[in-house]
Amino acid sequence: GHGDDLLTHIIQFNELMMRYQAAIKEVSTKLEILKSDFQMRNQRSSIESIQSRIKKPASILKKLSSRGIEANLETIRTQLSDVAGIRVICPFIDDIYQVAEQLAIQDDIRVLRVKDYIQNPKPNGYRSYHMILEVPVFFMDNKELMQVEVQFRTVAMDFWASLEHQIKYKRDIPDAEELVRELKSCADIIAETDRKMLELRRRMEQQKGSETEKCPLEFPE
Ligand code: 0O2
Repeated sequence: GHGDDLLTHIIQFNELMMRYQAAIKEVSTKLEILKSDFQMRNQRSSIESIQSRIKKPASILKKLSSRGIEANLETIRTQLSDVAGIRVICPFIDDIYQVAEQLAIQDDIRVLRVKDYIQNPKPNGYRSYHMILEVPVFFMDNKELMQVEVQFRTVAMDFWASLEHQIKYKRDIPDAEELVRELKSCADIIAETDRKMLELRRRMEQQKGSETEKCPLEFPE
């Protein structure tokens, strides 16, 4: 009957979500390993934090219906690339490109799409580096290629995006246009701060480098 049908669909949907969760685990582990390796070599961290989420059923339905697509297991898999989402928060802009590259070149990872909102920020000021990946996941009876969206951001970019996301939910207030302009202005200031911080770190690293050259006797062969 109809009840059995619904139950079957729910079970299949949950199964698909479990597969996305497994894909998140695979990619998160890769990122954790890159983080440890970098930390060991450089005595600083290239990743501040790694967050992940599975898109909620309501958000899945909303996104598909907004595009006029019927929601079923097939369309979820083929039309949505962000059911499995990972957010990587890095201290500096160059960390983003380095970690993203080290993930992208792994031989079981396929990069399907990249959206560089750092080089090309959205009109509202949103900045982030988005990568859609395909990763193989091994289950009891098969291997499946699962899509994962990885968003790379600096701490500063994440700060702006989180607050902008919160403010966006209260859009009906009268001075919305002013708000959009001010948010954009904050984004510009934050972008400038990111560039400045990177420059400062590089300057410090250069100084450290020249100091060790100056006194080689401290490290005898
Ligand atoms: P949530 O709640 O994060 O899941 P696409 O079909 O992929 O080409 P899409 O989905 O618009 O089109 O892709 P895009 O532009 O790469 O954005 C996907 C995600 O980036 C969003 O997910 C947000 O997480 C984030 N994002 C994009 N633009 C903004 C922005 O202006 N402000 C903030 N705060 N986040 C943004 P979802 O599905 O919208 O939501």
